[in-house]
Parts: sequence; C-alpha cells; structure tokens
Amino acid sequence: MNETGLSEEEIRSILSDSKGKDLKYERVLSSMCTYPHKIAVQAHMQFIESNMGDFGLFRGTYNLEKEILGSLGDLLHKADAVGYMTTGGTESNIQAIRSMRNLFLQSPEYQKSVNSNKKTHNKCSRPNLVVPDSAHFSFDKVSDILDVELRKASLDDELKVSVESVKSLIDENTIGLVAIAGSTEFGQVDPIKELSDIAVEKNIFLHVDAAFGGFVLPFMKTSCEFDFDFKLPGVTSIAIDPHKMGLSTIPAGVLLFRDSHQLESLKADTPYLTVSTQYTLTGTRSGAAVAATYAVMNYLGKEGYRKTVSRCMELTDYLLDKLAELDIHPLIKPVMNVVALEVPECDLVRSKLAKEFNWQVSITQNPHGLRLVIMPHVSFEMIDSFVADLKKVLNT
Ligand code: 0PR
Repeated sequence: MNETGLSEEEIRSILSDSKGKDLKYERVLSSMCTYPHKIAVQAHMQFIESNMGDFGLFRGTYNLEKEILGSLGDLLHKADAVGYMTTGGTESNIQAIRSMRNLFLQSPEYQKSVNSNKKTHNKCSRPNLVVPDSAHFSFDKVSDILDVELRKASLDDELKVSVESVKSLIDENTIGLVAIAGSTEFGQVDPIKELSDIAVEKNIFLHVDAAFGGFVLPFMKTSCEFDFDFKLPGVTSIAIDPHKMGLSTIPAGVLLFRDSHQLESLKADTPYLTVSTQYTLTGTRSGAAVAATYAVMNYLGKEGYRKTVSRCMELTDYLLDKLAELDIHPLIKPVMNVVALEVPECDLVRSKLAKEFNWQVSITQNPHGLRLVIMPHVSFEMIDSFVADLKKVLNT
C-alpha cells in the first residue's frame, strides 16, 4: 500500500485492466456459475454494507432472509424447514455434517459406548459418513475439519451411487449418508428415495447436496421423476445454491434442516452482539447476497426459473444433436444441463480448445471425459461456434 492514495481515475484504470484479463462467460463452458440477474446485482449494491453476522443491526435484511428460507422450504416440500444463508455449497455441506456429528456424539447410545469401552474407544469409534464416490471435494474438507471418516460408495453404470455399496459401508459409527441431486461432474441424481428408506430404517441422517440441482430439478418438465427433497421422510437436510442456477450474486448458498434441533446443535453464544446466539459458520455474512437472492427469486418466480431451465435443456439437446453429427456421444444421457462427453485424449483436446480458441471446458475424472455445463449465459450461436472449433481440434 502506498503512503498516499491513488486517484479515482488511476484506480478505475487499474481495475478495468484487471477486468479485461478476466475471461468473459461467453467462452466459458466449465462453470456452474453465470452472470447474476440484473435485479440481483442492483439489490446487492443497495445492501452492500449489510452484515448478517450482527443481524440485530440489519432487521430488514434479516426479514428478507426469513422470506427466502420460507420460499425455498416451500419449494422443497417443507415450508417450516429451518436454516440460514451460507456462502455456498461448501459451507452448507460442512455445517450439515457438523450438525450430524454433534448430535451423534451427544446421543445416549454413543455416550454409553464411550463409558463402557473407555480403553478401546478412541481406536474403534471414529464417526464415519457414507458419501457417493461422485461427491464434491468439499466433503474431503468436511472429513478433515470435522475428523469424520469418509466412506466412498461406488457408482453404478449410470454414475448414480449404488444402494448396495452404501448399505455395505454403514455400521454403528455411521453418522449419516449423503446423496447428490445434480453431481458436479455428471449432473446425475442419486437414488434418493432408496437412500431415504435406508436412513429411516437405520435412524441416521441423510443430507442432500442439491447445490447445483436444487434450482434445476423443481423447474424441469420431467421433475416428477426425481424425488430428492423433504417430501422423502429420510431427508434431513438440503444444500441449495442461489449463486449457481438461482442467478443470484456470489456468495449465496442456503442450508435447510428438517428439524430445529439440528440447527440448534450448531449454536454458539455471541454475548456482546445485538443477538446473543449464532448458528452460522462465519461471523460476518453478506447481507448484499441475501437481498440479491430475494430480488431475483421474487422477480423471476417459478415461471421465470422454469423458462431458464427449459432454455438450458433446449441448448443441451441442441449441443448433443450437433455432437452426434461428429460421432461424439455423452458418457450418460444428461439428466440436467451438465454434459460429460466420451472424447479420445480429452486432456489434449481441452488444452487445445483453450490455447487455440480460448474455450474453457473441464474434465471428469472417473470415467474420464470432456465436461460442459450449459449455463444461462450459453446461446445457440455459442454452441455452433464451439462445435465448429471442436471439430477443427479433433481433425488436427
Ligand atoms: N456441491 C456440489 C454438487 C457442487 O457442484 C459444488 C460446487 C459444491 C457443492 C460447492 O459449492 P461452492 O463452490 O459454492 O462452495 N461446484 C462447482 C465445481 O466445483 C463450483 C464452481 C463454480 C467451480 C464455478 C468453478 C466455477 O467456475 O465445479
């Protein structure tokens, strides 16, 4: 930092240089984020100083958050679900599993086993969490932060988690299960109904990571095929991100719990603030993202999101038809607007697409494929031009 400040003009010029080096979404087919809706950006700016870490000072923003939680609870079939707005899927996943772990450690069964087995206890009773092999890497962070063993269940041919594999990994130290509604790499939805039945039978928690799919599945024409939310009795928490397909600004995630005792297990005393308890992971929280989320959800309504999702799905179908002409096919039939393609030497193809044509695509690990996310910033022209460039890359 300089002793004396720069002029506004100098700052603006530096910022616009930096902004010029950022990629425009018009060449990005790898991201689960997109341009936020204009009304969200305006709301974000209007509430720029609002801090939900001390919401007694920002009562108006706090009321907007309550409205968002009510609307999303309603959308996910539990109008009285409780929770809060997080910074995104990672924080929601951490907090959902933290709640499971806290309640597991407090449970009378666990306490009894600690008392009866004091010597061997530490070795053999580490809590574990069963997740699909396709779970987002945030669960590796969860395992590290919370000291919970991560047990990864295998996937079936359609890249959904295998229910048999999940069952085989559960034991008396399993704190809960995770299911994904819209996996990061493949956009696949796990057999959540079956996992819900298991969670009920075993009396364990089931967290659904719908960070991406939460703003897609309820608005799809065929959404009735996919039960993934609180309609299923075993589902105990859900992560859903307005800053992905919700078209809000970053950072906007939402974590919802079925029951208030789950949220209570995250309680911390905050004696000197305007409110004496907090349930959140971070202290300071963006009220701007809350206002942005309220604005875009209420401006678009369900009809607006239906249109957005339907356009993304039309574009996805259009892309697949064009690729079929080049004899390129998806690894699985896409469920939503995430496409993983069987492309030979896909790492090389990816780097050529970036170097020669400035396209950003990504790669799936297992199975290995070229991954594209068809977000609302994608257009038919963009797909035409991408497919033409891909053809050139494949022919060289
Ligand atoms: N759960 C799922 C299913 C996700 O796909 C993601 C992120 C998360 C949780 C974590 O969400 P946050 O990143 O909001 O904490 N999925 C994207 C990914 O890892 C995030 C992303 C978005 C990455 C835009 C790059 C990008 O340009 O691919």
